[in-house]
Amino acid sequence: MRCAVMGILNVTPDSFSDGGRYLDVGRAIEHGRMLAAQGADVVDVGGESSRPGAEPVPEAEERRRVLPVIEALAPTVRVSVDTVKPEVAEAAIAAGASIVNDISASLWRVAAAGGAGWVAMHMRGSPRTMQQQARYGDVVREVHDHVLDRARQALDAGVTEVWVDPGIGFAKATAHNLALLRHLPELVASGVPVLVGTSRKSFLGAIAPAVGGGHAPVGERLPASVATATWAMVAGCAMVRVHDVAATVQAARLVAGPLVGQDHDHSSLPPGAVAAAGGGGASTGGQCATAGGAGVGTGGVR
Ligand code: HH2
Repeated sequence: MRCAVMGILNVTPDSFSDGGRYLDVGRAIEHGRMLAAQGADVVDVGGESSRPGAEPVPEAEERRRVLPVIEALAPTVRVSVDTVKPEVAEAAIAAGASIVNDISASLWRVAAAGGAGWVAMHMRGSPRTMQQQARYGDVVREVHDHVLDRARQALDAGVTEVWVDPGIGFAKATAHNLALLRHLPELVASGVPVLVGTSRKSFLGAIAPAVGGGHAPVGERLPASVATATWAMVAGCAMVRVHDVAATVQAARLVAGPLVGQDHDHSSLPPGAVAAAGGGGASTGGQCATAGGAGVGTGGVR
């Protein structure tokens, strides 16, 4: 089975790459449907930007942005909600979201109560202040320990689908992001399904400069985004979070099929079925999301 692809849908005025494009509910729903048609296994709906320096959004406004979009999309594609607010997560689950994508790694009780999956992402502080806290002794060990510790707490609290995410770009300098990408196989080896999001992030503009030199602007980061997503797939990650779904699905199909010697295409997972078995991927050449959802709760985190 190919690596699952989570399509990004930011219902915000200020997201770093698509801010303002899908603030209108109708346009957001249309874009979410397009991401699903392109092969997204999950559409990740967010109503608050988490770019460095972003200001928090009042709860009522965040609900107003995301709930109608989730309600419209959830009958036809699996939906996650990208939020750090427990009340928004609860309301999103009631509206049809089945994963809480939690960059604060603190909402596992909400996920447990609502019977939803949960993503534990690594960050320090809040988006407003996080880049001042990008100081580590051993970034790989500290980030892995943090997310696996949270995953263990969530599993103990009864969450049956837990994901971990190293939080690329969150309280991290470029060297930290690169170290975490380089060491993904160790996180995969924990047995907990790993999600990674590099899509269009600023560090890619620095390490893969624009033609003619200089920091590549956000619109010129597609090749680096697909390259790093593919890197994550080969490392055994179970899901990648991206803006450019069609290109990433193409890469995922290659990694899952022809490049590992299989002669047939592995189509996308059906809505509701993305729960990857952990482990295995890195050592078997990047077969990421294994069907059946047996992995969570049985992996190395316990
Ligand atoms: N990155 C962003 C937001 N949510 N969630 C997970 N699990 N992993 C990530 O790497 C991640 C995330 C930031 O990207 P984006 O949503 O495009 O931008 P913004 O926060 O400005 O809306």
